[in-house]
Amino acid sequence: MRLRISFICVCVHLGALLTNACDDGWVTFGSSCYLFDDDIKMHFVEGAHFCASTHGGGAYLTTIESAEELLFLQDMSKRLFKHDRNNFFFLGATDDEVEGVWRWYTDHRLVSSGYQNWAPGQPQTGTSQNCAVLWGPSGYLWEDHYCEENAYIICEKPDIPNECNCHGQPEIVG
Ligand SMILES: [Ca+2]
Ligand SMILES: [Ca+2]
Repeated sequence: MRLRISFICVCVHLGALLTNACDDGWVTFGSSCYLFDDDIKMHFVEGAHFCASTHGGGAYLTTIESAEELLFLQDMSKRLFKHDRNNFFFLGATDDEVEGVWRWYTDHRLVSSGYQNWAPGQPQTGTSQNCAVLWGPSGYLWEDHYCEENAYIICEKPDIPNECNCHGQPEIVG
């Protein structure tokens, strides 16, 4: 399987007219809104399309920019699965284009250029595992995983859409 990633830029200039709030069902942290979907598991591409289209669109599989953001996501994940940590959520990062070179699909940025927190020994499974997940059994650190396997979904979007946001749209080719 190959993922092809095309970019869609959405420019919304609502600025000061908007209050600093997330839609119903979304959780605020920092300058983002997050939707934790623990009802239906999806594979990576389905999850990306789900985030791009749900609740008016504009969201993406979550990116992680800081230790604080990871702690927030870990805390939420642990609360959702208090009694069963054997689950995982897709993150918006893949090394499908070049094995071992992880990029956020939202803007093609190198994961290694910013904050990252892989579980010890991860990523490790080569060309068969090209999508990053928050892995429950490791306390929700990052692991590489099968893009085609179904996982829970965390969508993220800016809480005030007052800039141009370019979000990659992955699709399966070949
Ligand atoms: Ca983020
Ligand atoms: Ca890989």
